[in-house]
Amino acid sequence: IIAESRPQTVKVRAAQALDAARRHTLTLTECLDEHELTARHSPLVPPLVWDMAHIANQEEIWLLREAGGRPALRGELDMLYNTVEQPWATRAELPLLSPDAARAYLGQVRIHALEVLSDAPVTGSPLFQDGFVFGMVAQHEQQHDETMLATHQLRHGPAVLHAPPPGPAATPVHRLPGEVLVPAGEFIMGTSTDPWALDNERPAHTVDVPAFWLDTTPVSNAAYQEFIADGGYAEPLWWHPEGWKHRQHVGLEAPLFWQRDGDTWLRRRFGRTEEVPPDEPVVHVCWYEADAYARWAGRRLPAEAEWEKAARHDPATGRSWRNPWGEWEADSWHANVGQHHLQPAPVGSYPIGTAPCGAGQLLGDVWEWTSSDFTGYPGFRAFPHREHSEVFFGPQCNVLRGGSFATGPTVCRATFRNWDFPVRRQIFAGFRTVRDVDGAPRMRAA
Ligand code: AVJ
Ligand code: FE
Repeated sequence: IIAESRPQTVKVRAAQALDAARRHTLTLTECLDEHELTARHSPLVPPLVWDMAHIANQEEIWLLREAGGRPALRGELDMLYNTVEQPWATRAELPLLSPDAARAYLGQVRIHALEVLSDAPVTGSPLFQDGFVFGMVAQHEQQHDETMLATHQLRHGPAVLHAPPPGPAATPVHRLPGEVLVPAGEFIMGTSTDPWALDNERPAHTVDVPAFWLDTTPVSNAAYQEFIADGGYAEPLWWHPEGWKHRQHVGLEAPLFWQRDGDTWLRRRFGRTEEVPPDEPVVHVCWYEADAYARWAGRRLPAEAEWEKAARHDPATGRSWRNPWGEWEADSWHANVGQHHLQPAPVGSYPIGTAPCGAGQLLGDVWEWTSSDFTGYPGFRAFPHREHSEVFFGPQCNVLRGGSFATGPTVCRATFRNWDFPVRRQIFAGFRTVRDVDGAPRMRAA
C-alpha cells in the first residue's frame, strides 16, 4: 500500500510494479522458441505471443495515449489484441505479430511509458490519482503473467521453467484445528481508499455476516482424494444439476492434469510427472467439483462476503485490513505469491500470514472458488471503462478470491476479485469450505 503519496514514492512504486510484471513476461517467453510461442497449446487459451502483444497494446492505449496524450504508435493493432473483439478460440488464426516483433513492441512501449510516468501528475484526475493508471497497467500485465503460466501448464513437452519447491509446512496440518469460527456481525467489505483497487472492489460498504465455521486451510489433495475414493464423482446427489450434466458430458473423474497409476494418483506439472502430494491444496478443479466436494463433506462453499470477512476483518478494531496480516503488500514471508514457487505450498505453511480469525493461506497458493456470482457492489461505478469488469457481471461467472502462487504481488490482496465460468479448470483454482453455526448444513439451491 502507498503509505505516503509523495509523487516520487508513487512513481517509484509504479515503476517497480511495471518492472516486476515485465520480468515475468520475459521469463515466461524467453524459454520457448518461435514455434512454441505461436502454437495453440490448448483450445482453451491463446498462443503466448498473443498475450505478449496484447500486454504491449494495452500499455500503449492506457499509458501512452490515455495518460500521456500521445499519438497512437501502433493503432492498427488495437482490433487484433482487443479481448472483447477477439474470441479466444480464433486468436491463433489471426495475423499476429511474430514473437520478435511482439518483444520489440513491448520494449518500445515501455520506454515511452516510463517517460510518461516521469512527467505524470499523481493527483488531479481519477486516472492519475496516486498513480492509479500505472498500477492498473502493472496489474493487467501481472494477471496475464498468470494466464501465461497457465498456458505453460497446458503445454506438452519437457520442462522449461524451474523454481525451488516451497518447503515443508511450518505447522504440521494435524496440529491445526480443522476449522475456525467467524462470529456473527458486520464488517467492511471492499475499499474506497486503496489507491490501486480496481472498480469492482469499490466502494467500501458494510455487510452483516451470520456466524460460520471456516476451513483453517484450503482443501488438500489428501482430503480431495477421499472424495474421489468415496465415489464422489459418481454420486449425482453431491452435484449441482448443471455440474452433474457437465461431469457426465466431459467425463470428469479427477482434477485436471491428474492421472491414475494403479493405486496412486500422478499429476503432470510444468513438464514433469510426479505423485500427487497429499498435503498441498488441491488445484485445477472447477467450481462444480468444488461445490460437489463441499456437499459430500456436509458443507458448502463460502459466499464472497464470508471469505472477505475471514480474510480482512479485525475484531479488535472493527477495521478491515487490506490483507489477512495487515496493510503490507503480499511478500514471500506472508504468502506463496508471485511465481517464486511453481506450485502451492503445503497446508499449514505461512503462519505469519494467518488472519485474525485463525485461518491461514487465504492469500496465495490457490485461488478459492466462492458461491457468489460476480456482480457490482452497492454504489459500483465502472472505471475507467465498462469493459474492465461490468460487462462480466451476471450469473454466468463465480467469484474467486485470494490469488495463487502464480499471482503477482501487486494484484494479490484481500479485496481483489477474480471471476470465471464454473466449468473452468486450467486456472490455478482450489477452494475451502464453510458450514453454518446453527442447524444443518445449507444446500445450494438447485
Ligand atoms: C480478472 C483474470 C478474469 O483474465 O480475463 C486480463 C483479467 N482482464 N485482461 C481475465 C484481465 C483483461 C481477467 N480476469
Ligand atoms: Fe488483458
